Amino acid sequence: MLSEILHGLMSRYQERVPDVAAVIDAMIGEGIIAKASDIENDHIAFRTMGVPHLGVQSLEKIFLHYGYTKREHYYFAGKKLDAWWYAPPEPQYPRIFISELRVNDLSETAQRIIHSYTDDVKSDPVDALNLDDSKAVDTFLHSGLWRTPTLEDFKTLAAESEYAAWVIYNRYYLNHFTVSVHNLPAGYNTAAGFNAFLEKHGFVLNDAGGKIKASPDGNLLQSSTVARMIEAEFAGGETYKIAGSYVEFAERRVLPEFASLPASEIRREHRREGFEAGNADKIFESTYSTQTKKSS
Ligand code: OOG
Ligand code: NI
Repeated sequence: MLSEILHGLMSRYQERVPDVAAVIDAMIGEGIIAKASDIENDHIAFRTMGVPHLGVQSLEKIFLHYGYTKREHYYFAGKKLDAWWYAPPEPQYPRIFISELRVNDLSETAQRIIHSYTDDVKSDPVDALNLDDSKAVDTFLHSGLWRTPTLEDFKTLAAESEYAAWVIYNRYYLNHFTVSVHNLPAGYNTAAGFNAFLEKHGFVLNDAGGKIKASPDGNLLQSSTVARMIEAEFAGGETYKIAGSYVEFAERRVLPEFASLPASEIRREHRREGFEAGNADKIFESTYSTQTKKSS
């Protein structure tokens, strides 16, 4: 059931983000993996609006129902965001990272625009779902929630919060999936080695805070592609290029207390867990115009 929901998310994401298939094809072409399903998905991420009936407290119910456990909270003062990560019920499933815009911290104008859309939602839509019905959950995760925004509203929001603009248009579209690099063959099993491979194949990396974002303990290293621009259709049929989704790469190093374990015995629980606010703060910018101007 959980695997059906994850599969649905991944197939729509892959259709919309050409870099996903391009990264997979390059990995197969170079003999790093034999087939797409050999990739270990470190985590997937969603963005939400912090308003009544929506946001993390609503969306998380789906994943809690499927056995995920809520873990640490992260706060991003500059971007006005909160986020949490969720540990999967079994190690073959990806972790989940869900962030939420602190709508009340925005200007009156931005709040008014956001509410003009989200106020259409009069009760928590997840409460109306039969969560055991994975088809219904899949449909929900790819449905609009609120009406298509106008281009004018999108631009006004983007001037204040690029995150707000991204969510008002994209809703719960999967924001990224993440290739775990540490179990790949030598040469590709580090963030630095994998980035060299990506750049050789022409992928443009997010360089906010440097191409490799490292946690202070040095054990969680992350990088990501810059989201490509997609032609979006707004209310009234106007079209405009906006940031789509991106692909992330993560290296989780073995914790010092397990350093003497032979490589064949290393499992997920021996590696650095969780996320890192300083890394995440820069990864968010993979859809921000400071980065996307390099890809378009
Ligand atoms: C999420 C950015 C943070 C991570 O792994 O720390 C993140 C987003 O862009 O919505 O993915
Ligand atoms: Ni991520």
